[in-house]
Amino acid sequence: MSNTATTTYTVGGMTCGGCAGKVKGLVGGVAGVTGVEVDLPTGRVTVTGSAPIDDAGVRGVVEKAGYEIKD
Ligand SMILES: [Cu+2]
Repeated sequence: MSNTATTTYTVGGMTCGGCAGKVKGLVGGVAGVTGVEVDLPTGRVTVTGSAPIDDAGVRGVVEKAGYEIKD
């Protein structure tokens, strides 16, 4: 039960610290996620949590908030 995984996404549409904080909060609320790092200049969002990461859940909350997952 201690298996953890890290997945990195590139998120488009984040233009300021508010966006970054919003994405961080939303992704952090996905079941199993224990850590979220957002790099605003590159749009890189690194998600850590219990394996497997809920990929559909992460994509869902990000896209629902109006941002675009590029990969
Ligand atoms: Cu913003």
